[in-house]
Amino acid sequence: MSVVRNVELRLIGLPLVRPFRTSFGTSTAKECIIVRVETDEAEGWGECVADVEPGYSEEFNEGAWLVIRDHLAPALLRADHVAIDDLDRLLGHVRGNPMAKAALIDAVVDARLRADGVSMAQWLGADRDRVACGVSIGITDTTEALLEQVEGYLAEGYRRIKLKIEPGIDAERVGAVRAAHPDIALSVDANAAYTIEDLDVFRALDAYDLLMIEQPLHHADLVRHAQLQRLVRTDLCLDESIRSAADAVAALELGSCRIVNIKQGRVGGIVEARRVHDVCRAAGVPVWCGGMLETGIGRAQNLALAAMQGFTLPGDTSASARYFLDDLTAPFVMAPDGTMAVPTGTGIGVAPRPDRLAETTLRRESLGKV
Ligand code: NPQ
Ligand code: MG
Repeated sequence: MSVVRNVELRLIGLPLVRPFRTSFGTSTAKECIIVRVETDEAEGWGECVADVEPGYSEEFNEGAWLVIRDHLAPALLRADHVAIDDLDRLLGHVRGNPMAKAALIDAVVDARLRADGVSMAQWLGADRDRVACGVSIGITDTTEALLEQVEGYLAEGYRRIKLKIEPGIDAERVGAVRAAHPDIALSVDANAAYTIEDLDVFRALDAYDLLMIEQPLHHADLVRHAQLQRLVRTDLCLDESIRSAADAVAALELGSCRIVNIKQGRVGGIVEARRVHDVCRAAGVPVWCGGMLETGIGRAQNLALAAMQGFTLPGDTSASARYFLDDLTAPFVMAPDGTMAVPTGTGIGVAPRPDRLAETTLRRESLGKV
């Protein structure tokens, strides 16, 4: 148990090395909230995976800032003691807003683990010291540009290539990549851009021996996903649809997918992410660690999570250089064999470099004990 003395919010901005286009929009820069929690024993860091616009989910930076500042952080600053097991109860008066909650919860957990001298991977019971890396490739203007990026990432060693798709830029593109690389682990992610009326597209994708089709349909539609899964051979994977362990239970019982993408930020933090992992593992369903273009803070958390037993598929845990010329932390580097080391230091094992934090901070607000 510890006392939360201060919560500091920072909005930070980092340019991306190349624009990232998905079915819901194009990003040229990463902008996110970084939370620093100070307890009587240690400091801890958390990253909010929301973006500028509410495109991936309902949450977005300005909203998350207010939710954390006015509703979540005060609950922790008011409490006499804050233990990891108290967090659900202390923050339970706020409905939803998992990304905002995750940033704060992850920071508190980080501080707790640093005080205890335990790494996040150890605390999670993770037994691997390296994880296999995949990479997610945005929608490109041309097939040639896509093939060039695929070549580049394969040469770097990435073990799984994921292609973003949207209606009209799908089966043909995927077919071209598959023809150029008959044996690679390949998957697609639609970010909820299709309906069940697009069955022909999914039947066409069935021919390309994909590892999975990620989030083809509306995020709230588990029933239609179950219907689609019965009509295609390729495994469906859910991302946006899974916001909690309860969602995972529902999806698996309905047969809405056969693989689950776990993003700690999407499910409300590292504690709930562990529960999602446990639900899937008990059901024998493979999981992998998604990515939200995190800075080194979120990336470190992802690596600890991805080291858990049930994470049997390469994740979107790419190297810092995939996204940033200069990360917030020391860069995460991928070895030529396509693996990355799991941090071994206490807590998440990394912290922002003070100079880099200062030069990327767009706004800052500090909340003291009440
Ligand atoms: C996904 N990520 O799996 C997400 C979606 C995504 C690596 O494919 C800014 C912040 C832009 C977060 C674009 C990957 C984003 C973002 C896409 C997340 O669905
Ligand atoms: Mg996805």
